Amino acid sequence: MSEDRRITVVAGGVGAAKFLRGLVQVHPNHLVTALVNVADDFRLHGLAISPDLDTVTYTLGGLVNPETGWGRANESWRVRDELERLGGETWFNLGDLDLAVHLYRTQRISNGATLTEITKEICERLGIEAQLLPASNQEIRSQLKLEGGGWVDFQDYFVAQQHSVPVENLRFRGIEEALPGPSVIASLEEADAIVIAPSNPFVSVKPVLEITGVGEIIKRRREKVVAISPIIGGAALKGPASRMLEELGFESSVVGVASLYREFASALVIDHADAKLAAQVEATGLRSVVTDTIMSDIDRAAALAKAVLGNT
Ligand code: FO1
Repeated sequence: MSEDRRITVVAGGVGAAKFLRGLVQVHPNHLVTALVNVADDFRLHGLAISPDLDTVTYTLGGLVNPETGWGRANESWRVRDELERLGGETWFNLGDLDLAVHLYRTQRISNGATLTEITKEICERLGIEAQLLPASNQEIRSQLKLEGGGWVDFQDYFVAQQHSVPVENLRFRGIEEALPGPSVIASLEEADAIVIAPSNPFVSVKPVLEITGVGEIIKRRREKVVAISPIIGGAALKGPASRMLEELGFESSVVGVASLYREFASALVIDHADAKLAAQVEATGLRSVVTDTIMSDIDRAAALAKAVLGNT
């Protein structure tokens, strides 16, 4: 395994951020690129909020709140508390330090800067050497059709409704018109290995794969692609991925994940807890790699990254 390989990671939020933090422990940072989902971005209080980009940025910058996996460590909530007193919208918790990033991003957007440029500026200022690329600079929005209701935006489902209502369908508004962000295609073409992070396959990975040209390249380079299952022992460590698998008609296990990724990846990394399903994963056409996938600390995340690199 050579140390000069370029690694591109298709990334969502918390799971991807933890994996990337492990990866940059064991691989030269400047050779790591993350293609980050933007389909759960939204506007609130007039501010441009990019939760997955911020989660990855804060995690790689050593600034993330270790309890939640998103937002800032040592955060204060003075603005939110005052907003609450005024009767403003506080269902989506924005801390004071986090707000500074949204203010900066929103102002730069109004100056005409792209999300790619702004992300680069923020990373430079926070000392992040890995390359973070928004999957697109155009607006893509995950929307879910909920049981007994209509279509809602992702954060309405995920935060306001605590992902408690069953999902009947999924769409990505704007996906047909969206182009890959600058360097996204090149980073996939030039990567020596591509990793699909342990993120939600429906709302984090799919809206990246469905951007014009992105899924096609990944399929073409399938032999270089390894996916990591976000499902362990039939459950997701965080979020609604396992329920969404079931609700959208897939087996809620690593076998369901394998059936979603079989055209895009040549191997699926699964946890020891799922070793008994390895043969069923292989029956979908993916090689299975069994290892510890629970990233409860940075050393475990680094060990997972090492195992993934060893299988690409
Ligand atoms: N998740 C929550 O469950 N509740 C929140 O109030 C919340 C606020 C928030 C603020 C900034 C940010 O970057 C992320 C935040 N998240 C919150 C997480 C976010 O909804 C999810 O991590 C992603 O969108 C899913 O990948």
